[in-house]
Amino acid sequence: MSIHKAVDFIRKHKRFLISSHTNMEGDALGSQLGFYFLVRKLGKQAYMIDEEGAPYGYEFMPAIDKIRRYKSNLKGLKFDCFVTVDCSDLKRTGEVYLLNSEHKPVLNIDHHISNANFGEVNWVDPKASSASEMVFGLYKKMKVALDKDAALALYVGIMTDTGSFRFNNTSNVTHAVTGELLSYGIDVAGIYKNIYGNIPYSDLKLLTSILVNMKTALGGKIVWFEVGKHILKKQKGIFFDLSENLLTFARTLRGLEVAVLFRENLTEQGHEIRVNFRSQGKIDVNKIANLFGGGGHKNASGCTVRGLALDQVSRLVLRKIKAEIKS
Ligand SMILES: [Mn+2]
Repeated sequence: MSIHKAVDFIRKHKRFLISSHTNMEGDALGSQLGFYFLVRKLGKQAYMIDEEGAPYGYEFMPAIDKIRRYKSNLKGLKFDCFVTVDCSDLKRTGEVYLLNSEHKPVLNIDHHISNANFGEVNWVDPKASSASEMVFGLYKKMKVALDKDAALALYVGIMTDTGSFRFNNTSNVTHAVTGELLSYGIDVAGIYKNIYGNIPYSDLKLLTSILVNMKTALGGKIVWFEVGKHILKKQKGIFFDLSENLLTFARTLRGLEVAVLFRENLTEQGHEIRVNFRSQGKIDVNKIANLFGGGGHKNASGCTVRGLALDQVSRLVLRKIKAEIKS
């Protein structure tokens, strides 16, 4: 579906409930704040609610204090539509979608190829580098002026989802959009430092302790990490994006095709194994994540497996990856 339907949807509605996926990162945040500023500029009301509230490390972003953490007592909140950004599935909002018990129309803005098209209006563009790049398109289409705050939010989303403009989702459009965002005088070095150069010492020590246990197969074509719950338990809290940092490091290996992180999490429903994939070149990790009920992009995806132990999940998943590389 095209951007026009999204524009019509925004014009038609007055009170927006905006949300994104759990484990929010830069693009979820940037596109959400960017969308929030857009509808506010159009004189509309908007709430931002996310499962875990705003993530650590992004305190420098404008209006981040307006993001509320999900609570079931928010169920009385009045809104006439529900908007998700950077979210491939309604359930990726955690429980936030339950706030829409009256089934108000849903606008789904996303760039994941695995998107489930769960909205009344689905604007899904897998060619876009990020949901933030798509939200930028809304400003243009609706002739809403950007300002420094909106530019900063969208820049953060684009920068993080493109791996600082080096992944193959980086297009000429991405750079043109970024060029315009920079004209608002945002502090690129400061933003980078805030997001990537701000890791607490204890987290960096944790990262190095996991790195020494890196495993490889097929002569280094596959690299993986297994992070059991005991490893994370020792730490009081993890403030940085462990997955992103591990996978970014793995990606630097010569000859690498697929990097995987298996991480055991304890949730209210019991234990689960979160699997994050990154690939370079031809291997489609969206396809592999699909086999385990997940999805994402060709070169970056994830899935969550329940009911199996960490080593069982890694064995199953690695078997699929090996088959894919050999095929
Ligand atoms: Mn994204």
